[in-house]
Amino acid sequence: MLDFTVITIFPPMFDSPLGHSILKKAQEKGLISVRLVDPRDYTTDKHRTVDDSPYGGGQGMVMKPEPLAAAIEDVKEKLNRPRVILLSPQGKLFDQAEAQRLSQEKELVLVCGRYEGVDERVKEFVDEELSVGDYTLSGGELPAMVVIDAVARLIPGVLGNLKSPEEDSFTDGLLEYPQYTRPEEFRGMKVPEVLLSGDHERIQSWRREMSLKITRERRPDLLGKAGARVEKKNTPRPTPARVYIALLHHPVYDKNGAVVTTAVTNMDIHDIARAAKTYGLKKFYVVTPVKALQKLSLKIIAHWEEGYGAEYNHTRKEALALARVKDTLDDAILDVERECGVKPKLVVTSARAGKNRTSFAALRNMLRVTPAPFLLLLGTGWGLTEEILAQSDTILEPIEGGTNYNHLSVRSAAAIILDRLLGTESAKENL
Ligand code: 4GX
Repeated sequence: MLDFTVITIFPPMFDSPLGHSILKKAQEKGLISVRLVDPRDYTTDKHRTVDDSPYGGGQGMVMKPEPLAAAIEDVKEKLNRPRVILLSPQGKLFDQAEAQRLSQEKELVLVCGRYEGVDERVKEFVDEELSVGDYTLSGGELPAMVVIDAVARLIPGVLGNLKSPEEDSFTDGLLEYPQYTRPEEFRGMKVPEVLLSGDHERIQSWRREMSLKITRERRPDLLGKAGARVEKKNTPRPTPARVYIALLHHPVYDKNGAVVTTAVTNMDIHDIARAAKTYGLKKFYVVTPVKALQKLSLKIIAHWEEGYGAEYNHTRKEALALARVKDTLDDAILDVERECGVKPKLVVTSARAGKNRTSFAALRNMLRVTPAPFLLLLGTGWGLTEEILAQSDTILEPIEGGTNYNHLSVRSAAAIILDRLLGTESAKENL
Protein backbone atom coordinates (compact mmCIF):
# COMPACT_ATOMS: atom_id res chain seq x y z
CA MET A 1 0.00 0.00 0.00
CA LEU A 2 1.38 3.37 -0.99
CA ASP A 3 -0.32 6.47 0.25
CA PHE A 4 0.03 9.53 -2.01
CA THR A 5 -0.92 13.03 -0.91
CA VAL A 6 -0.93 15.69 -3.60
CA ILE A 7 -0.82 19.35 -2.68
CA THR A 8 -2.34 21.28 -5.58
CA ILE A 9 -4.50 24.30 -6.21
CA PHE A 10 -6.27 22.28 -8.95
CA PRO A 11 -7.43 19.04 -7.34
CA PRO A 12 -9.96 18.26 -10.12
CA MET A 13 -7.10 17.90 -12.62
CA PHE A 14 -6.37 14.52 -11.01
CA ASP A 15 -9.87 13.12 -11.36
CA SER A 16 -9.51 11.80 -14.85
CA PRO A 17 -6.09 10.09 -14.65
CA LEU A 18 -6.98 8.57 -11.29
CA GLY A 19 -10.48 7.62 -12.43
CA HIS A 20 -9.47 5.25 -15.22
CA SER A 21 -7.73 2.00 -15.95
CA ILE A 22 -4.74 0.90 -13.88
CA LEU A 23 -4.74 3.73 -11.36
CA LYS A 24 -8.47 3.41 -10.79
CA LYS A 25 -8.14 -0.33 -10.19
CA ALA A 26 -5.11 0.13 -7.95
CA GLN A 27 -7.17 2.36 -5.68
CA GLU A 28 -10.15 0.02 -5.75
CA LYS A 29 -7.89 -2.87 -4.75
CA GLY A 30 -6.50 -0.78 -1.90
CA LEU A 31 -2.95 -0.91 -3.29
CA ILE A 32 -2.59 2.86 -3.51
CA SER A 33 -4.55 5.79 -2.18
CA VAL A 34 -4.46 9.39 -3.34
CA ARG A 35 -5.49 12.28 -1.11
CA LEU A 36 -5.77 15.75 -2.66
CA VAL A 37 -5.03 18.79 -0.53
CA ASP A 38 -5.71 22.35 -1.71
CA PRO A 39 -3.41 25.08 -0.31
CA ARG A 40 -6.28 27.51 -0.68
CA ASP A 41 -7.87 25.77 2.28
CA TYR A 42 -4.88 27.00 4.31
CA THR A 43 -5.23 30.68 3.38
CA THR A 44 -6.50 33.18 5.92
CA ASP A 45 -7.64 36.07 3.69
CA LYS A 46 -11.03 36.60 2.20
CA HIS A 47 -9.79 36.01 -1.38
CA ARG A 48 -7.96 32.80 -0.48
CA THR A 49 -4.81 34.15 -2.14
CA VAL A 50 -2.07 31.64 -2.96
CA ASP A 51 0.20 33.80 -5.15
CA ASP A 52 1.87 37.16 -5.20
CA SER A 53 4.23 39.19 -7.40
CA PRO A 54 7.95 38.45 -7.16
CA TYR A 55 10.32 40.56 -5.09
CA GLY A 56 12.79 42.28 -7.40
CA GLY A 57 10.15 42.64 -10.06
CA GLY A 58 9.61 40.62 -13.23
CA GLN A 59 6.97 38.69 -15.04
CA GLY A 60 4.26 36.57 -13.49
CA MET A 61 3.46 35.41 -10.02
CA VAL A 62 5.04 33.29 -7.33
CA MET A 63 3.29 30.97 -4.90
CA LYS A 64 3.19 32.49 -1.43
CA PRO A 65 4.99 30.48 1.21
CA GLU A 66 2.38 30.52 4.01
CA PRO A 67 -0.48 28.48 2.48
CA LEU A 68 1.89 25.90 0.95
CA ALA A 69 3.93 25.54 4.14
CA ALA A 70 0.78 25.26 6.23
CA ALA A 71 -0.62 22.58 3.92
CA ILE A 72 2.64 20.59 4.00
CA GLU A 73 2.85 20.86 7.79
CA ASP A 74 -0.70 19.74 8.20
CA VAL A 75 -0.35 16.66 6.02
CA LYS A 76 2.96 15.78 7.66
CA GLU A 77 1.24 15.80 11.02
CA LYS A 78 -1.49 13.49 9.79
CA LEU A 79 1.00 11.08 8.23
CA ASN A 80 3.87 9.08 9.65
CA ARG A 81 7.07 10.80 8.44
CA PRO A 82 6.19 10.87 4.72
CA ARG A 83 8.68 11.72 1.97
CA VAL A 84 7.85 15.23 0.65
CA ILE A 85 8.67 15.95 -2.99
CA LEU A 86 8.38 19.21 -4.91
CA LEU A 87 7.90 18.82 -8.65
CA SER A 88 10.17 21.34 -10.31
CA PRO A 89 12.28 21.74 -13.44
CA GLN A 90 15.24 22.28 -11.11
CA GLY A 91 14.79 18.86 -9.55
CA LYS A 92 16.71 15.68 -10.07
CA LEU A 93 15.56 13.91 -13.21
CA PHE A 94 12.84 11.37 -12.45
CA ASP A 95 13.67 8.08 -14.14
CA GLN A 96 12.90 4.40 -13.65
CA ALA A 97 15.49 4.07 -10.89
CA GLU A 98 13.83 6.97 -9.04
CA ALA A 99 10.45 5.33 -9.53
CA GLN A 100 11.84 2.11 -8.03
CA ARG A 101 13.18 4.03 -5.09
CA LEU A 102 9.90 5.85 -4.41
CA SER A 103 7.87 2.65 -4.76
CA GLN A 104 9.59 1.45 -1.56
CA GLU A 105 8.11 4.34 0.46
CA LYS A 106 4.90 4.12 2.47
CA GLU A 107 3.75 7.72 2.17
CA LEU A 108 4.62 10.27 -0.49
CA VAL A 109 3.59 13.92 -0.54
CA LEU A 110 3.78 15.55 -3.97
CA VAL A 111 3.80 19.35 -3.96
CA CYS A 112 2.65 21.03 -7.18
CA GLY A 113 3.78 24.56 -7.92
CA ARG A 114 2.11 26.87 -10.41
CA TYR A 115 3.07 30.15 -12.02
CA GLU A 116 6.76 31.03 -12.04
CA GLY A 117 7.34 28.76 -9.09
CA VAL A 118 7.17 28.73 -5.36
CA ASP A 119 8.75 31.02 -2.81
CA GLU A 120 12.26 29.63 -2.23
CA ARG A 121 11.62 29.29 1.51
CA VAL A 122 9.03 26.58 0.88
CA LYS A 123 11.95 24.32 -0.01
CA GLU A 124 12.74 24.11 3.71
CA PHE A 125 9.55 22.07 4.00
CA VAL A 126 10.35 19.50 1.33
CA ASP A 127 12.81 16.61 1.29
CA GLU A 128 13.68 16.70 -2.39
CA GLU A 129 12.84 18.12 -5.81
CA LEU A 130 12.12 16.02 -8.89
CA SER A 131 11.79 17.02 -12.53
CA VAL A 132 10.05 14.86 -15.12
CA GLY A 133 12.08 16.25 -18.01
CA ASP A 134 13.74 19.23 -19.55
CA TYR A 135 10.75 21.17 -20.83
CA THR A 136 8.52 23.78 -19.25
CA LEU A 137 5.07 22.77 -18.10
CA SER A 138 2.36 24.99 -16.66
CA GLY A 139 2.45 23.47 -13.22
CA GLY A 140 3.51 20.52 -11.14
CA GLU A 141 0.23 18.64 -11.59
CA LEU A 142 1.11 16.69 -14.73
CA PRO A 143 4.56 15.81 -13.32
CA ALA A 144 2.87 14.60 -10.11
CA MET A 145 0.59 12.37 -12.18
CA VAL A 146 3.59 11.03 -14.03
CA VAL A 147 5.24 10.15 -10.74
CA ILE A 148 2.09 8.52 -9.35
CA ASP A 149 1.64 6.44 -12.49
CA ALA A 150 5.25 5.28 -12.82
CA VAL A 151 5.52 4.48 -9.10
CA ALA A 152 2.14 2.77 -8.77
CA ARG A 153 2.95 0.30 -11.58
CA LEU A 154 5.84 -1.01 -9.52
CA ILE A 155 3.66 -1.90 -6.56
CA PRO A 156 2.97 -5.63 -6.51
CA GLY A 157 -0.55 -6.39 -7.67
CA VAL A 158 -1.15 -3.12 -9.47
CA LEU A 159 -0.50 -4.62 -12.88
CA GLY A 160 -2.24 -7.86 -11.94
CA ASN A 161 -1.05 -10.89 -13.79
CA LEU A 162 -1.43 -9.17 -17.10
CA LYS A 163 2.06 -7.86 -17.27
CA SER A 164 4.91 -7.83 -14.85
CA PRO A 165 6.97 -4.69 -14.50
CA GLU A 166 10.06 -6.81 -15.19
CA GLU A 167 8.97 -6.84 -18.81
CA ASP A 168 8.70 -3.08 -18.97
CA SER A 169 10.90 -0.84 -20.94
CA PHE A 170 13.68 0.50 -18.71
CA THR A 171 13.40 -2.22 -16.09
CA ASP A 172 16.59 -3.61 -17.53
CA GLY A 173 17.72 -0.15 -18.56
CA LEU A 174 16.97 -0.77 -22.23
CA LEU A 175 14.28 0.25 -24.69
CA GLU A 176 11.50 -2.18 -25.62
CA TYR A 177 11.72 -4.55 -28.55
CA PRO A 178 9.12 -4.15 -31.34
CA GLN A 179 5.67 -5.65 -30.73
CA TYR A 180 3.24 -7.17 -33.24
CA THR A 181 -0.27 -8.57 -33.10
CA ARG A 182 -2.68 -9.95 -35.69
CA PRO A 183 -2.91 -9.87 -38.67
CA GLU A 184 0.20 -11.69 -39.84
CA GLU A 185 0.39 -9.34 -42.80
CA PHE A 186 -0.81 -5.76 -42.70
CA ARG A 187 -0.62 -3.61 -45.87
CA GLY A 188 2.23 -5.70 -47.17
CA MET A 189 4.18 -5.59 -43.88
CA LYS A 190 4.83 -9.00 -42.40
CA VAL A 191 5.32 -10.00 -38.77
CA PRO A 192 8.94 -11.21 -38.31
CA GLU A 193 9.06 -14.95 -38.90
CA VAL A 194 10.75 -15.69 -35.57
CA LEU A 195 7.68 -14.48 -33.65
CA LEU A 196 5.50 -17.08 -35.41
CA SER A 197 8.00 -19.88 -34.83
CA GLY A 198 6.79 -20.87 -31.38
CA ASP A 199 10.46 -21.30 -30.43
CA HIS A 200 10.57 -19.36 -27.18
CA GLU A 201 14.30 -19.41 -26.85
CA ARG A 202 14.72 -17.92 -30.31
CA ILE A 203 11.99 -15.36 -29.64
CA GLN A 204 13.64 -14.30 -26.42
CA SER A 205 17.04 -13.87 -28.00
CA TRP A 206 15.54 -11.97 -30.95
CA ARG A 207 13.78 -9.59 -28.56
CA ARG A 208 16.94 -9.09 -26.58
CA GLU A 209 18.92 -8.38 -29.76
CA MET A 210 16.29 -5.88 -30.93
CA SER A 211 16.23 -4.14 -27.55
CA LEU A 212 19.97 -3.75 -27.65
CA LYS A 213 19.93 -2.59 -31.28
CA ILE A 214 17.19 0.00 -30.73
CA THR A 215 18.82 1.25 -27.55
CA ARG A 216 22.19 1.48 -29.27
CA GLU A 217 20.71 3.41 -32.18
CA ARG A 218 18.38 5.77 -30.32
CA ARG A 219 19.55 6.03 -26.72
CA PRO A 220 23.19 4.99 -26.44
CA ASP A 221 23.29 7.04 -23.23
CA LEU A 222 21.16 4.36 -21.55
CA LEU A 223 23.78 1.69 -22.17
CA GLY A 224 26.28 3.51 -20.03
CA LYS A 225 23.86 3.98 -17.16
CA ALA A 226 24.04 2.07 -13.93
CA GLY A 227 21.45 -0.68 -14.05
CA ALA A 228 21.67 -1.17 -17.80
CA ARG A 229 21.65 -4.93 -18.07
CA VAL A 230 23.97 -5.24 -20.98
CA GLU A 231 25.66 -8.34 -19.80
CA LYS A 232 29.32 -8.20 -20.61
CA LYS A 233 28.68 -11.77 -21.57
CA ASN A 234 32.04 -13.26 -22.15
CA THR A 235 30.87 -14.29 -25.55
CA PRO A 236 32.37 -17.52 -26.70
CA ARG A 237 35.10 -16.87 -29.20
CA PRO A 238 33.43 -16.90 -32.61
CA THR A 239 35.56 -19.71 -33.91
CA PRO A 240 37.56 -22.65 -32.71
CA ALA A 241 41.29 -22.12 -32.75
CA ARG A 242 42.24 -22.99 -36.31
CA VAL A 243 43.43 -19.69 -37.54
CA TYR A 244 47.05 -19.17 -38.52
CA ILE A 245 48.95 -16.07 -39.51
CA ALA A 246 52.00 -15.59 -41.71
CA LEU A 247 54.23 -12.59 -42.11
CA LEU A 248 55.71 -12.59 -45.60
CA HIS A 249 59.05 -10.92 -46.31
CA HIS A 250 59.00 -12.28 -49.87
CA PRO A 251 57.49 -11.81 -52.39
CA VAL A 252 56.48 -8.23 -51.57
CA TYR A 253 56.63 -4.91 -53.37
CA ASP A 254 59.01 -2.09 -52.61
CA LYS A 255 57.98 1.52 -53.00
CA ASN A 256 58.67 1.43 -56.75
CA GLY A 257 56.55 -1.66 -57.29
CA ALA A 258 59.52 -3.99 -57.70
CA VAL A 259 59.26 -7.46 -56.14
CA VAL A 260 61.76 -7.65 -53.31
CA THR A 261 62.64 -9.38 -50.06
CA THR A 262 62.40 -7.25 -46.92
CA ALA A 263 64.35 -7.57 -43.71
CA VAL A 264 62.92 -9.30 -40.68
CA THR A 265 62.34 -7.00 -37.74
CA ASN A 266 62.47 -7.78 -34.08
CA MET A 267 59.39 -5.71 -33.32
CA ASP A 268 57.18 -7.34 -35.92
CA ILE A 269 58.04 -10.78 -34.59
CA HIS A 270 57.31 -9.80 -31.02
CA ASP A 271 54.16 -7.83 -31.55
CA ILE A 272 52.51 -10.18 -34.00
CA ALA A 273 53.35 -13.18 -31.80
CA ARG A 274 51.70 -11.49 -28.84
CA ALA A 275 48.62 -10.51 -30.88
CA ALA A 276 48.42 -14.06 -32.25
CA LYS A 277 48.48 -15.48 -28.74
CA THR A 278 45.93 -12.96 -27.48
CA TYR A 279 43.43 -13.85 -30.21
CA GLY A 280 43.92 -17.59 -29.94
CA LEU A 281 45.77 -18.26 -33.21
CA LYS A 282 47.49 -21.61 -33.63
CA LYS A 283 50.76 -20.51 -35.19
CA PHE A 284 52.58 -17.51 -36.50
CA TYR A 285 54.89 -18.07 -39.48
CA VAL A 286 57.76 -15.75 -40.16
CA VAL A 287 58.41 -16.31 -43.86
CA THR A 288 61.76 -15.34 -45.36
CA PRO A 289 63.95 -17.07 -47.92
CA VAL A 290 67.10 -15.36 -46.62
CA LYS A 291 69.09 -17.79 -44.52
CA ALA A 292 70.74 -15.08 -42.40
CA LEU A 293 67.34 -13.60 -41.58
CA GLN A 294 65.93 -17.01 -40.74
CA LYS A 295 68.81 -17.43 -38.32
CA LEU A 296 68.14 -14.01 -36.83
CA SER A 297 64.43 -14.81 -36.46
CA LEU A 298 65.20 -18.08 -34.72
CA LYS A 299 67.58 -16.29 -32.41
CA ILE A 300 64.93 -13.75 -31.41
CA ILE A 301 62.40 -16.50 -30.82
CA ALA A 302 64.85 -18.66 -28.89
CA HIS A 303 65.90 -15.80 -26.68
CA TRP A 304 62.40 -15.50 -25.32
CA GLU A 305 61.59 -19.16 -25.54
CA GLU A 306 64.63 -20.67 -23.93
CA GLY A 307 67.18 -18.05 -23.06
CA TYR A 308 67.31 -15.40 -20.41
CA GLY A 309 64.07 -13.89 -21.73
CA ALA A 310 62.07 -16.98 -20.86
CA GLU A 311 62.91 -16.53 -17.19
CA TYR A 312 62.51 -12.81 -17.35
CA ASN A 313 59.10 -12.78 -19.00
CA HIS A 314 57.16 -16.00 -19.34
CA THR A 315 54.12 -14.41 -20.98
CA ARG A 316 56.39 -13.37 -23.83
CA LYS A 317 57.57 -16.95 -24.02
CA GLU A 318 53.99 -18.20 -24.49
CA ALA A 319 53.52 -15.83 -27.39
CA LEU A 320 56.80 -16.59 -29.12
CA ALA A 321 56.13 -20.29 -28.74
CA LEU A 322 53.66 -19.82 -31.61
CA ALA A 323 56.33 -18.50 -33.97
CA ARG A 324 57.83 -20.67 -36.72
CA VAL A 325 60.33 -19.69 -39.37
CA LYS A 326 59.62 -20.82 -42.95
CA ASP A 327 61.43 -20.46 -46.26
CA THR A 328 58.36 -19.86 -48.37
CA LEU A 329 54.62 -19.37 -48.15
CA ASP A 330 54.17 -22.88 -49.55
CA ASP A 331 56.12 -24.29 -46.61
CA ALA A 332 53.77 -22.48 -44.22
CA ILE A 333 50.72 -23.80 -46.09
CA LEU A 334 52.14 -27.33 -45.92
CA ASP A 335 52.69 -27.01 -42.21
CA VAL A 336 49.04 -26.05 -41.65
CA GLU A 337 47.93 -28.90 -43.89
CA ARG A 338 50.06 -31.35 -41.92
CA GLU A 339 48.50 -30.12 -38.69
CA CYS A 340 44.86 -29.95 -39.82
CA GLY A 341 44.71 -32.57 -42.55
CA VAL A 342 43.37 -30.03 -45.06
CA LYS A 343 44.79 -27.06 -46.94
CA PRO A 344 44.06 -23.73 -45.26
CA LYS A 345 41.92 -21.05 -46.88
CA LEU A 346 44.26 -18.21 -47.74
CA VAL A 347 43.15 -14.76 -46.60
CA VAL A 348 45.15 -11.79 -47.73
CA THR A 349 45.05 -8.27 -46.54
CA SER A 350 45.77 -5.44 -48.85
CA ALA A 351 45.91 -1.74 -48.24
CA ARG A 352 44.96 -1.33 -51.90
CA ALA A 353 41.28 -1.13 -52.72
CA GLY A 354 40.05 -3.34 -55.52
CA LYS A 355 37.16 -5.48 -56.61
CA ASN A 356 36.05 -8.65 -54.86
CA ARG A 357 37.11 -7.41 -51.45
CA THR A 358 35.54 -9.23 -48.52
CA SER A 359 34.26 -7.29 -45.53
CA PHE A 360 35.59 -8.06 -42.08
CA ALA A 361 32.06 -8.91 -40.94
CA ALA A 362 31.67 -11.44 -43.74
CA LEU A 363 35.00 -13.10 -43.02
CA ARG A 364 34.20 -13.17 -39.31
CA ASN A 365 31.09 -15.16 -40.22
CA MET A 366 33.04 -17.44 -42.52
CA LEU A 367 35.47 -18.20 -39.70
CA ARG A 368 32.52 -19.25 -37.60
CA VAL A 369 30.89 -21.55 -40.10
CA THR A 370 33.74 -22.96 -42.23
CA PRO A 371 35.43 -26.04 -40.81
CA ALA A 372 38.65 -25.55 -42.81
CA PRO A 373 41.65 -23.80 -41.26
CA PHE A 374 42.47 -20.24 -42.30
CA LEU A 375 45.87 -18.73 -42.94
CA LEU A 376 46.00 -14.94 -42.78
CA LEU A 377 48.79 -13.47 -44.89
CA LEU A 378 50.42 -10.21 -43.97
CA GLY A 379 52.78 -8.48 -46.34
CA THR A 380 55.75 -6.39 -45.34
CA GLY A 381 57.29 -3.58 -47.41
CA TRP A 382 54.74 -2.06 -49.78
CA GLY A 383 52.48 -5.07 -49.57
CA LEU A 384 51.80 -8.52 -50.97
CA THR A 385 52.28 -9.02 -54.69
CA GLU A 386 49.44 -9.49 -57.18
CA GLU A 387 50.64 -13.05 -57.64
CA ILE A 388 49.93 -13.82 -53.98
CA LEU A 389 46.61 -11.98 -54.12
CA ALA A 390 45.61 -14.10 -57.11
CA GLN A 391 46.47 -17.27 -55.20
CA SER A 392 44.26 -16.35 -52.25
CA ASP A 393 40.71 -17.40 -51.41
CA THR A 394 39.72 -14.13 -49.79
CA ILE A 395 40.97 -10.57 -50.12
CA LEU A 396 39.96 -8.47 -47.16
CA GLU A 397 38.78 -4.90 -47.55
CA PRO A 398 41.46 -2.36 -46.64
CA ILE A 399 41.57 -0.89 -43.16
CA GLU A 400 40.75 2.76 -43.46
CA GLY A 401 41.38 5.60 -41.08
CA GLY A 402 39.34 8.14 -42.98
CA THR A 403 42.31 10.22 -44.07
CA ASN A 404 44.44 10.01 -47.20
CA TYR A 405 47.44 8.94 -45.16
CA ASN A 406 47.41 5.17 -45.20
CA HIS A 407 50.61 3.76 -43.77
CA LEU A 408 49.87 1.49 -40.84
CA SER A 409 52.72 -0.71 -39.76
CA VAL A 410 52.13 -4.36 -40.49
CA ARG A 411 51.94 -5.10 -36.77
CA SER A 412 49.28 -2.44 -36.22
CA ALA A 413 47.30 -3.79 -39.14
CA ALA A 414 47.67 -7.32 -37.74
CA ALA A 415 46.20 -6.26 -34.39
CA ILE A 416 43.27 -4.50 -36.02
CA ILE A 417 42.52 -7.42 -38.32
CA LEU A 418 42.66 -9.96 -35.50
CA ASP A 419 40.37 -7.91 -33.33
CA ARG A 420 37.82 -7.44 -36.10
CA LEU A 421 37.83 -11.12 -36.97
CA LEU A 422 38.24 -12.72 -33.58
CA GLY A 423 37.57 -10.08 -30.93
CA THR A 424 34.66 -10.51 -28.53
CA GLU A 425 31.12 -9.52 -29.53
CA SER A 426 31.32 -6.04 -28.13
CA ALA A 427 34.24 -5.33 -30.44
CA LYS A 428 32.26 -6.64 -33.38
CA GLU A 429 29.40 -4.27 -32.62
CA ASN A 430 31.66 -1.43 -33.61
CA LEU A 431 31.91 -2.74 -37.16
N1 4GX B 1 9.23 18.65 -14.14
N2 4GX B 1 7.06 22.75 -14.16
C1 4GX B 1 6.43 23.35 -11.88
C2 4GX B 1 6.36 25.72 -11.26
C3 4GX B 1 7.49 25.50 -10.33
C4 4GX B 1 8.76 26.01 -10.58
C5 4GX B 1 9.75 25.82 -9.65
C6 4GX B 1 8.21 24.64 -8.30
C7 4GX B 1 9.48 25.14 -8.52
C8 4GX B 1 8.29 20.61 -14.30
C9 4GX B 1 9.02 19.62 -14.98
C10 4GX B 1 7.86 21.89 -14.85
C11 4GX B 1 6.94 24.12 -14.59
C12 4GX B 1 6.25 22.41 -13.00
C13 4GX B 1 7.10 25.08 -13.45
N3 4GX B 1 7.23 24.85 -9.19
N4 4GX B 1 8.11 20.16 -13.08
N5 4GX B 1 6.24 24.74 -12.34
N6 4GX B 1 9.44 19.68 -16.24
O1 4GX B 1 8.26 22.22 -15.93
O2 4GX B 1 8.67 18.97 -12.98
